[in-house]
Amino acid sequence: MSKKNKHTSALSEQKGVSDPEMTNISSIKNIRNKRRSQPSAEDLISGILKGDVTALSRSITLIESTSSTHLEKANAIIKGCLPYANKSIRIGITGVPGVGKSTFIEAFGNHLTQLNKKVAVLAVDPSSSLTKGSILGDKTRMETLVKNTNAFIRPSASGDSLGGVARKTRETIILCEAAGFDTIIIETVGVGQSETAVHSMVDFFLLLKLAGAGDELQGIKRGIIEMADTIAINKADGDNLKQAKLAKVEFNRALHLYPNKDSNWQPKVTLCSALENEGIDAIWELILAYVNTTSTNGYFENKRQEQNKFWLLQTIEERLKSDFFKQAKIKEALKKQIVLIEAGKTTPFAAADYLLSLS
Ligand SMILES: Nc1nc2c(ncn2[C@@H]2O[C@H](COP(=O)(O)OP(=O)(O)OP(=O)(O)O)[C@@H](O)[C@H]2O)c(=O)[nH]1
Ligand SMILES: [Mg+2]
Repeated sequence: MSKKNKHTSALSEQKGVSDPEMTNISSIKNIRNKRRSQPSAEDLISGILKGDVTALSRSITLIESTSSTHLEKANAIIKGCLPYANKSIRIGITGVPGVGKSTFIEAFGNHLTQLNKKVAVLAVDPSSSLTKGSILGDKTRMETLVKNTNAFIRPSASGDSLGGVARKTRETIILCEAAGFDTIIIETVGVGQSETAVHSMVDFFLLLKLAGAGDELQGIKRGIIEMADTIAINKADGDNLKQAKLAKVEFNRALHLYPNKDSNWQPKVTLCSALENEGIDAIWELILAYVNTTSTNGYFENKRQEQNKFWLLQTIEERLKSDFFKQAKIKEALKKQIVLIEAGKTTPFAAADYLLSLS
């Protein structure tokens, strides 16, 4: 802006007068600024394909937005990125709070970038829908990875439901892959349903465990063990090492009681210390061995196809459900039907039939 313009625009601002010429200039500037600050879907796609993390972050924000104008743009970006996705290894990491997930991802991520990998770290956080918090909020445990230019860390999306959060993470995976990230890590805390959601979007599932809690096998849900392709007993260092070794024997024995997996991969038990950077490289070697085995026998590709079908159905289910419940007439009628149920004047089934007939 020239000195004169600056002066007159300051003056007109001060006086509150609207000089038509100035208004014109400033509105043109506003439009320009707006355009600059809101790149088109095409701009964002080309940015992503060049590996620009600002374009990637902005696009993920659009995916996470609940506004319908953003939805259209987000869908266009996903569509544009889809042909360039898929070329990655997707790894799920779970474990109870405090097991060392963040510390592990810091060590593991840095190991991978040293091998010239590009690592994206995402999270599915069941608590985020309630607290709007994030398990990746504690970026302090990932101090060096955060600064690593070959790593991209994105805290988890928040949302109304786990299904919604998981869908956003799935779409985010596509964008990260299109941006050239070849290793995608998805963290989730091992409590609740989120590990099932994460399991259904990754190729390899790593369960982090602690030794020395006594009845190791009692505290874990059978379902999670069944999902794990590898169990890594973390904090296998110092005084804990002996206990960790014992736990390894126990887990190995327990794993043999499970039926063989469709992948033909025998799950492994391994020791690591995320803090001391021990056993991290061995876990990456195991993942490569897994990818090799399952790519050769066709399981790897097949699993991704099955996951796509699952997510198709899941998305339809989510969409139908939310479209149904957000209708004002349904909200109103639902309240009335609940009163009738409480008064014993209708049955849940009759009420459901009635409500469904309204939409
Ligand atoms: N001795 C030892 N301590 C570890 C190791 N890994 C993590 N820790 C410590 O365990 C504590 C928890 O580690 P985090 O990485 O924050 O664990 P987390 O699983 O991400 O925890 P949440 O985010 O709460 O779910 C920290 O004090 C770490 O320093 C390890 O290999 N050995
Ligand atoms: Mg953590």
